[in-house]
Amino acid sequence: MPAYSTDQIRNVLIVGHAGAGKTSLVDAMIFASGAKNHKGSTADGSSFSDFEKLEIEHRHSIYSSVLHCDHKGHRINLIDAPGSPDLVGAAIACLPAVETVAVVINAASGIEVVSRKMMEAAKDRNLPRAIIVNRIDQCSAAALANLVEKIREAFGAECLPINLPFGGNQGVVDCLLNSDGKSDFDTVKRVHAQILDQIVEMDDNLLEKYLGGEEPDYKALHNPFERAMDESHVIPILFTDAKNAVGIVELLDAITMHFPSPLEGNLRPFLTGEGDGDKVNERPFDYWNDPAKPLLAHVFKVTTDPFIGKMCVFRVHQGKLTGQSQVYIGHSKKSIKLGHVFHLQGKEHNEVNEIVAGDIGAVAKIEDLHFNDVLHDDHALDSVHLKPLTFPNAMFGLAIIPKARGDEVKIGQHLTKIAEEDPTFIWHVDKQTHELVINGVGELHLRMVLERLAQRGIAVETKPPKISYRETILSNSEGHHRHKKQTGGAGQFGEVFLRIEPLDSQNPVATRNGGRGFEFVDEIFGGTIPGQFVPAIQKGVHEAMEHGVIAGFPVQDIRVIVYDGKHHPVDSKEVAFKSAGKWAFIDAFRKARPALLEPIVSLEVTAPEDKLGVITGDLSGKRGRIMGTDILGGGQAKVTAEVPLAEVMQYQSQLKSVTGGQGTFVMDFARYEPAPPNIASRVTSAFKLAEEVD
Ligand SMILES: Nc1nc2c(ncn2[C@@H]2O[C@H](COP(=O)(O)OP(=O)(O)OP(=O)(O)O)[C@@H](O)[C@H]2O)c(=O)[nH]1
Ligand SMILES: [Mg+2]
Repeated sequence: MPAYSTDQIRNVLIVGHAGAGKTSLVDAMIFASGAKNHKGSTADGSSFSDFEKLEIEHRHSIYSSVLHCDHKGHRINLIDAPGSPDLVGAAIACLPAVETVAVVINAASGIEVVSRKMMEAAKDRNLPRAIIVNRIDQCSAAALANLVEKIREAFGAECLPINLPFGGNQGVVDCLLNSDGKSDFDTVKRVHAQILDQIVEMDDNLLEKYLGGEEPDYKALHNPFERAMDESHVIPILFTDAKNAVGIVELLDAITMHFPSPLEGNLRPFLTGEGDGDKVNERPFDYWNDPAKPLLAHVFKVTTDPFIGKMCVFRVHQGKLTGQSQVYIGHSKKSIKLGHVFHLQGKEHNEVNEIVAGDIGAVAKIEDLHFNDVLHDDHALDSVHLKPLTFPNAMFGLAIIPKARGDEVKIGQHLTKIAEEDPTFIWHVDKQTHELVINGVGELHLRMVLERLAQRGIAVETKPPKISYRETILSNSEGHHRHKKQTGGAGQFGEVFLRIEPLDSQNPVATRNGGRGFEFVDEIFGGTIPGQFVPAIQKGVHEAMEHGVIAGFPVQDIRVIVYDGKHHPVDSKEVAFKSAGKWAFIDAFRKARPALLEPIVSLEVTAPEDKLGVITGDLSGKRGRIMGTDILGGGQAKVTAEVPLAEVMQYQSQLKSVTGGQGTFVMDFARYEPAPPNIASRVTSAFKLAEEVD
């Protein structure tokens, strides 16, 4: 039996912009709690949390890591996430594992884009939040007072300090337990009254007594405080200096005293049912974390340990998990035994007998277990799954070419593994260009992937991948082809007449085909072409559409109507009609005002307000349409725009040069649009169909 029960657990995800000091905070908490008897530091590679080779080299977190410590009779699980905008997927993936998201803000640089994004992401998942203002040693009292105002402006008046620095950032004073005392800015008295006013509102009894002049027992305020956090009625602000261990014990105290336990917190968005769209029986579960109920655990992280191989890290939401448990993965009817279950402490994994409801654990070498899987031991839970998380899109692409011949297979194996661990990474071999293309959130993200390959001894060259254009038509036309071959014995004969028409991409058929819009209509009367050959014609049309006609890119948004033809009682064969269909389509396509479509992306750029002008100017010069600008508060502004992907393939470095490195962006596919004539002619002029005569 573990030394703690579910109500004594606190799960906290530590997020925020890169360099805010998240990892330093976690290291400091681990040391302060006595979980380790020496200090860990990112500065010399001794961090308990940033232990991967790449993290030590870059002095940044790249993967999330799970650690724990015990404080005043409570078990605190801490998940330290990376803060680079490119790596935010690793933070989002961990949201389902915790009750509370603590957003760390760098006191010296203010509210940055990842902190803002994670405040929103946590709110979207209905997760209680806290704000930790770190690096206070690098900030004056006046600047800290100003930052608190900016935080409240950006995230609401519910953001309230629960402690304040004193003695010139030498310590912090708890403003809930103390009704008076010294502080560097504001006054303990005022802040004490402010936070009390807010939390007594959660409990009518308490409120009545409080209004009657009775002071509550501050130590007994866990329930109303926790509920205030659940309802975003309070977002506590705490101050720390991770470097000099200021405010660390007070942070551990606040986590244990005020933050929700797994029995509290908000309901998890677990759903039941099948399919997509309108699920009739979709409903969140109404009870969690009961150890007496059937097991329900969710895998939020997959990683590879150099010694034991694949590890899946899970959060138990209900019931308990032991190494001996017979469990099922989602719909699987085959039960598995996990063998051994572990608690994680950074790179260390310590075998334990069981992982209780509300706790976080790991299991090794279960190849069938994947990211986002649900483990359970009751078939009633077969279809339980988590409401999908919203990850940033893998919009940034690179084509990679192995330096050593024959490395393709090895590269494929490694990329598959990386994609399994990282929900924001994908790779494929492009059918049109035959390039091996990797896609990620940004340049840094993919650089980390390439460095991981390099660590395995695989060197590659990279180049921007070719843009995936599409082809379509702008007017109706007719096409015809007669396929006739007479070589010695049996001949081949098939003749096809067809019409083609542009298909609106908003058409429901187009949408059903994943936006690739295609409709095939059979209008053949009187058996001019026997029914058995129609599928062959469609196959031929498909083949032509896949390979493109004017530039070698797939054709979309088109209706093909086959209305006449001829056959021969002996020589007509499928192969003949396939060829006739293909060439009749090509004939029609060429006469139907063919057009090249280019991908348009939507861009959301965040930067200091004074950079708005250069950003919008630069985007307009890139054929972009500015859709809006927003002042975000805290001196930051946001520009939204739609731009052709071809113009922003290198946007990371372009934005860096126009903003002096102060801007960040997210990019998402919007739609295909006809490319302007100069671009279309450049792309199409280089293209010739492989076999003009069949
Ligand atoms: N002066 C000072 N430096 C700090 C403090 N906290 C962290 N640092 C330093 O800030 C740098 C970044 O700290 P990390 O803990 O790696 O930051 P992080 O938020 O984990 O960054 P990512 O992992 O990249 O998201 C390191 O050089 C730390 O030593 C602090 O409170 N005061
Ligand atoms: Mg870090």
